[in-house]
Amino acid sequence: MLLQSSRSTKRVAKTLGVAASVVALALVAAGCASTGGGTAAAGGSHNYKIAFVPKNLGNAYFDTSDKGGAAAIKEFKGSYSQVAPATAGPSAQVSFINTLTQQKVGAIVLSSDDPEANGTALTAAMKAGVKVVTFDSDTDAKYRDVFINQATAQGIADVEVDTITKEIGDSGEVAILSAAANATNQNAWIALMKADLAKSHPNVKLDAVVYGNDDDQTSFNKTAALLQTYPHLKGIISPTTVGIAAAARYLSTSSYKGKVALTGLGTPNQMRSYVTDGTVTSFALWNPADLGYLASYAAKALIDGTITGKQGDKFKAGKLGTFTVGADGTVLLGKPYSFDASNIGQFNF
Ligand code: RAM
Repeated sequence: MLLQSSRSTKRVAKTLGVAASVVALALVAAGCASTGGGTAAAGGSHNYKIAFVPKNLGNAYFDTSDKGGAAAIKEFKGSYSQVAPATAGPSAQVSFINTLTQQKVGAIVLSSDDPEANGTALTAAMKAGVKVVTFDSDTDAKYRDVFINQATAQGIADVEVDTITKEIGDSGEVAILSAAANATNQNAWIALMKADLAKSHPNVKLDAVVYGNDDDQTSFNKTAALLQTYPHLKGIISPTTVGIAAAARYLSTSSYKGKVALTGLGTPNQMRSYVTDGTVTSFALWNPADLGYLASYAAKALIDGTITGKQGDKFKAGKLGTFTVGADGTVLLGKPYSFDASNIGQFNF
């Protein structure tokens, strides 16, 4: 259902590919790393100092999303920075948010480690005039102005359940290797995956949900433990780019390669060799660079006062066009996209 026709595959490939290369070029030109861009003054009277706070540092997915954000900020002559904890944990982002509020940034763009734990810090930020955009992983809606959602939670759950059940013949034991236990996004997807499995796949049993904390080694070890604990396991779903890459690395050199199916959410660059060597058949994602790019333009629209985050608000997001704020202050980027051997060569992120 979510696999595209070859014509639309080419269209999406073109969009994703072009977007990635534009971002790469923009970054080379800007010399962006953890900080860069212009100054608040360069944005005229508007405070376009925009700080990205990913779940944690060292994750290729956030490197790409935040570079997309930096490219957008450069277009409207603002100032980009990125700060985050080394390790994802429920309260790990609080001190970073508090510091950004003290520094009087114009907006914080946050992928939240937890739906509640950042609430007090974000409320104080908003009270001090800082606009709050969540992207990728939301907080409770009262703690932010808008949430930039990569795809609907149902769409993401569907593609993962459809893929794994197809690969295991719709029967047998599966497990989920997730990110951090409190992650808002993974938990929403997992709840919907559980419901779908229970309702539409009576012969598939979910043995366990385990957490690799978006840490490569922890995810690798949890994969090994799953396979040992559940000797009849036929499939693993890992709805995290860190988890799926670590699980694929484990499977690829084990006797389970090609026998235990693995799908989930991954970046094409991290998953390419595992698709080529037959460890993984298909996985999904969206364009993280576009997600960050859209989040930056939402931050700008909030700073400009063009939008407040109410349903029906419209804003322009550069090369991506015009977006409308939906229910609960949510802006939708698009649909998840499936990668396999037939199309993975067309993507570079
Ligand atoms: C990891 C993070 C991120 C999630 C992706 C799919 O990089 O957990 O929040 O959206 O995976």
